[in-house]
Order: sequence, then structure tokens, then C-alpha cells
Amino acid sequence: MLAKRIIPCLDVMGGRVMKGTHFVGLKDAGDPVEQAKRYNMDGADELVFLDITASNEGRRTLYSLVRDVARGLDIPFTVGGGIRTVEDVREVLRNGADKTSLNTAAVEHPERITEIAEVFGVQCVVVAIDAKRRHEERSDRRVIQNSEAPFWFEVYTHGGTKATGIDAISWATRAEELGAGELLVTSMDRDGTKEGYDNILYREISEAVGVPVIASGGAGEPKHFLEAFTEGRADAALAASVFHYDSYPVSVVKEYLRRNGVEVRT
Ligand code: 0VR
Repeated sequence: MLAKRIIPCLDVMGGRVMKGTHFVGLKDAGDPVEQAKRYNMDGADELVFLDITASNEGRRTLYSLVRDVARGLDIPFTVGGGIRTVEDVREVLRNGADKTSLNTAAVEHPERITEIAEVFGVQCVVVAIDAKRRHEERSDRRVIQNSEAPFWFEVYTHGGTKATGIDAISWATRAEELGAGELLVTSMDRDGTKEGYDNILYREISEAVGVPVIASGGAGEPKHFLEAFTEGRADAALAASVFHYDSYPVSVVKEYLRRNGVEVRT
């Protein structure tokens, strides 16, 4: 089995790292270049940079900032937010990214996933899925039956502002068929709450696809990472708040995982 990856995420707005809860109430959480260097030194396996307002503002990603962040890194670097075309991908790769993540453009133009994978390879294409639990009845959706009321997972685009009616599990399998090399799945219900990952979401998707699944949203302590790998069967775990505010540095999380039998890189 491959080693599990720990991935800090920089949600960037106006050139600063921002962090909120459930995708709203964003507050300043530091300088992206400084944060990136700190995570690189502290043993992060990869770094994700999301320009979280780009799709909503209809503009492209902040290329110069991407370049400055990339300079301080020697780990794989994924850039997302506002990536729409093959040319956008070329530009972020030219500025130091190793992979790109697409959410809004992938939902609006699914053929882009294939186009980008054909030009740059599937290892470059991360499809980001922002999902939220919905409790109303929909017979055409993958309904999850557990001890609580039944629910399904709906895909959101435009930085969490637009509900699409699309079932997240079906979308995950379609994205894989189209050429996604990896899926970054964010639980909007858990984002910023520090209550733990929505492991039902990751387990459902991990069982439905063959590509690696990155769990995102809700990490608050080392135990949550362990649960994402055991209960959620995720391949990697991404987190923001828990690292930004230094509650638990990456190295501490990795040491905890190692002690609990999870293989992680040093
Ligand atoms: P934590 O729960 O603090 O670890 O956050 C993980 C993850 O949810 C966030 O880093 C991030 O990817 C959420 N994303 C977006 C956003 C937040 C606000 C507005 C937009 C977006 O488009 O991804």
C-alpha cells in the first residue's frame, strides 16, 4: 500500500491565506509564501493552493503569487481556482505548479478533464468536488442510509455558492472515466469546523473509484486524520485551519499516524 499523504491547503483571497467555516466568514490566516515554506519544512507531502474567489469573480488564478509560492517548495504543488482551459493549466504549470485542480470548469465542461489529461497527463488533473449532505428525498440520487435520516451528497460549484443538483458519488465516477488522476473531495458541512472528516463521503467515493481520493474539510486533531484513512479509506488528507493556527503541526500529525500503524513518509 502507498504511504498516506498529509496536505496543507492555502485558500487564497486577495493575496492572503483566508480561512472560515462552511466556506463563509473568511478571516486572514497569514502570508501564502511564508505559510508554504513553513509546511514544506515541517514535512508536508504536498501543498494545495486554491484561489477561492477566482471562479466567482470570473477571473484567472494569481499566477505571480503561484510562482512565489512554488519557489519555496520542493514538494508536489497543486493549484486550483479559476482554471478553465488547457492554456490556464499551461500557465500554472509554467509558474511552478505540478498539478491543477478543477471544480467549476469540470462540472460546466466535463470534456475539459479529458482535454487537459490528453495534453499534460492524468497525473496533472485533480478534479475537486465540493459536496454537501442533502436530506430531501430524491429517488434518482445515491441515498445513504445510516442511523440518521437518509441523505445524498450534492455537488457545489463557484466556491460553494452554486448548488448543481448533481450527485457527488456519480460525478466522482464520471470524472475518473473522463481522465481525472485524483479527486479532492471537500465536505462543505465540515469545512473549518474541526469536528472531523465526513468519512461516509470518502468511503462512498473511495469504493466507487480507482484513483486516489483526498479527504478535505473538518480536521481538528490527529485522530481525525487516522479516521479519514481507516473509516474513510482516503489516500490523502488535506487540512487548513488545524495547520494555519498551529494547533497541530504536520510533523505531530505524522508522528501520531506512525504510532497508530499508518505508513507516512518522513
Ligand atoms: P479545514 O476544515 O479547515 O481543514 O479546511 C479544509 C478545506 O475545506 C479548505 O481548505 C478549502 O478547500 C475550502 N474551500 C472554497 C473554500 C473555502 C471557502 C470558499 C471557497 C473553495 O472554493 O474551495
